[in-house]
Amino acid sequence: MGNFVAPPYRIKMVEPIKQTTRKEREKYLKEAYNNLFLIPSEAVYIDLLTDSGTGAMSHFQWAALMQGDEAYAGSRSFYRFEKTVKSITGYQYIIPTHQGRGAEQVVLPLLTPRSGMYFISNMHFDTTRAHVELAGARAIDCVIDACFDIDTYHPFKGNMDVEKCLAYIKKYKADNIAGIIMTLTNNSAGGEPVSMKNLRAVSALAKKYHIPLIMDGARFAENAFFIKQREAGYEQKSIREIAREMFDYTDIFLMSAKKDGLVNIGGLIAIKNDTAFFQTCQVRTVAYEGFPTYGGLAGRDLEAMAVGLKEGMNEHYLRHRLDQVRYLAEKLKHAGIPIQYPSGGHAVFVDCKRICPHIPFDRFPAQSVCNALYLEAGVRGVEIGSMLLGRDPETGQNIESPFEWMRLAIPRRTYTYAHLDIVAQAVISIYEKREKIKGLIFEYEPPVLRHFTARMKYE
Ligand code: P61
Repeated sequence: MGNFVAPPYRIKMVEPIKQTTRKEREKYLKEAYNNLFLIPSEAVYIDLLTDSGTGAMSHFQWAALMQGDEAYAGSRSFYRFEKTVKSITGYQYIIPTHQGRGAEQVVLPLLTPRSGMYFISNMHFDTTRAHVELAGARAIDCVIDACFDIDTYHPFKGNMDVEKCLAYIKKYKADNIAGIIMTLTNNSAGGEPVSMKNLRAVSALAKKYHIPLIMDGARFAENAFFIKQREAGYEQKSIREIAREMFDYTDIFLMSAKKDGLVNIGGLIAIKNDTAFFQTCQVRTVAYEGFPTYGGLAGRDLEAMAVGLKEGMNEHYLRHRLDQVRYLAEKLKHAGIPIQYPSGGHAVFVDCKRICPHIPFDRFPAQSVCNALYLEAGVRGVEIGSMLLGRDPETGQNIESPFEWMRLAIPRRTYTYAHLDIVAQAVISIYEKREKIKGLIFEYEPPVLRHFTARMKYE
């Protein structure tokens, strides 16, 4: 069988990609002000910037696209989509959005009626944190300490530290906690899963203090698969059953369907049973996303999403998906490269603090390693560290991230194990000359989500 899981699909259509020379890459990077977000994708050989919207759709999804009903209101595609999401979540109210942050911009301000409020999360992903702050609230992360010990195995490094969460509720008073957000899987911690036991405990806490519990569930199916593999009592349950139990514990589900929904664009809001809250969400959706039966999407997108959400829970698919991540992670770990271990669901997270101890956090070590990897082999990763975290809204100082990750996200059903071998070789090669990597400073720094458009230069 070899040392990897056999892919449960064959390739029906191909998209050519090309390698460039080092000289060409140097030119591209310079023209992009040393920011990989500003590089044309044609200059990238293997693109591991994100697993968001970059996967391959199945022929069932392409066929579904043709059935899109493009009616402005009440389209058939909406009802099909709604039925699917209801059947997965058991929730009563469903609103499509153009992507995950569309759902965030509708829901989070509605949960924040006044200033001085807080959201507590196992870890806010960056767009969620941005929307929390735009709504005038503060974002607090309470992931378990085991997450910071990257070398030691823990089956659920994405878990919330329930004691810490409770201490914050007591400190700031329950009335001031706008919501608890469980990010599944925990993206910023390494795509690490959250156990059912942890979700159950957080749910009990949220109920006790009457705080809404929100699932930021872009990767809920990957999380469910980890529960099946690693949590006692779930071995024989289907992904659908496990996911359903997860949804039973939360009140509101926000999803970027560009991940486990297996689509190139799309997102959703699902609300368990709060009719009044659903109505206010509908009103805000009209203003910011579109009429609530299309939410900024075409009818055909809703069709593709309805199919993708089901495919994303298929166990053959998930086993191979998670194995691709494991395969790359093990190659790197074997070569002595510090990574979050065990690997999570969608990406390998390389610890650049350890690779470049000579670069301080406000010279962005992970950004520098990402650039070095691009120059080496045309492989594009992404920084998840102090660059992305930005500045403290009160003090204006750069916030030091607990992690300086180079994230190598693996798009779904897109690259082969051979591509991953090339990535591994390139990472090993830059690791061998890591002392030569230099830090970066800003030439231009945008005020919010600065990493997308910043211009950087070498010191
Ligand atoms: C990603 F470089 N994630 O991981 P939207 N929640 C969670 C996400 O992971 C997430 C969103 C909400 C991305 C895309 C991305 O700086 C970056 O559909 C757990 O992207 O709006 C997105 O969903 C938002 C990549 C986001 C980035 C921000 O790659």
